[in-house]
Amino acid sequence: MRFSTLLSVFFLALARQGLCQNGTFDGLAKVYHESSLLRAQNNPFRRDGQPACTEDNIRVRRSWVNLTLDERAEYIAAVKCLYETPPLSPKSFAPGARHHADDFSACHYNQTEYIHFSGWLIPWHRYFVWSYESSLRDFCGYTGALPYWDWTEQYESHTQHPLFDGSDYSLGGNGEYVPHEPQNLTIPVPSRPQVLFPAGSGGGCITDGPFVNVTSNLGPHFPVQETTGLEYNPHCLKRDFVEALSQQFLTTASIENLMSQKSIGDFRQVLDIGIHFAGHGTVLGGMSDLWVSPEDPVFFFHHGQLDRLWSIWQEQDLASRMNQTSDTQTWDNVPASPNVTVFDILDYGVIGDGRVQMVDIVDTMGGFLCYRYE
Ligand SMILES: [Cu+2]
Repeated sequence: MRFSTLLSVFFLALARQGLCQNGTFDGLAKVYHESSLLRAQNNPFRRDGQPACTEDNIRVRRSWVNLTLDERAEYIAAVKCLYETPPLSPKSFAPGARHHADDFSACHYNQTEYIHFSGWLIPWHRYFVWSYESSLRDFCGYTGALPYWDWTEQYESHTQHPLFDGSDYSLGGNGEYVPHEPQNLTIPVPSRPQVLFPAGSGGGCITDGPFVNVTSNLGPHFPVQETTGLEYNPHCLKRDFVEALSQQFLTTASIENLMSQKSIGDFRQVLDIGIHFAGHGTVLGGMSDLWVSPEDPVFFFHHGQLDRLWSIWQEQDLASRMNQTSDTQTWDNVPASPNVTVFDILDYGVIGDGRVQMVDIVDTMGGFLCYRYE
């Protein structure tokens, strides 16, 4: 290691000590930014004879608001292309799948009871989101990195966020208003957690933006689980915005609370029942379906943001946080299952490499994953 690098590492360590004391999110994000950049500049890691993940080949993920209009248009065109790309799922698995975007819903559907309220929640979604980013590039010619939704930018009224402004450079806005009641739902695990979905201001199909005519073909599966969820059921993209949830949970204060957690188990708990839920709940419609919520492109923006927060949390103390695991391999540990370890295999079916060992994805720059957040 060069002397200048050693010095930088030393100053970063000092910065970390100070910032852990005052802990503002801006401070933590700055530590992440400097530390991850330094690692990209000095990364010796190689896998399977491929070039190391370095500053030159790394994907840099940025907030949607920091993309130019041309960059937003390129991303949107690639996402639309996924809805026109033939599915990979065999008919015997997902008979209703009609395009590659459906594959992501089918894969998520199939794993739902292992990857929520469990120790796999955070790492499983990391590779899932990365695979989506890779599909955009491999199947649809996208040249950028996955953008994320930093909901703190407009938490008081997320409907005003550029992601939802209804323009050609957005994901479209709210669903058409359909009168409906709030729903008090029970997640079907033995601890029976109650989830209150307030009645939002939409409820029907979206009426503007580039995804008005997009059709998804799987689900619904939640809350009514009478259908298998994988049969052919073409439908529009629905949303039902609830601003109260973003106002309460998708704030910088919530993030700072998350960042103050000392173990990955506590981090997972705070993330799962707070901001993870709220990001789905403030959009509702397709995003409220625990099984097939990837049908709404906003899913990948929300999970990009959650993955960013995990990365920032890890980077504050790489030695102890990079490989930390918690909980078990089933939701609420039902049925009872082994404790999660970094040697667990995560299952994605036809998505990406199909089966991935967790140890290969805990570091976003440590293996075949090669990205960081700006
Ligand atoms: Cu999920």
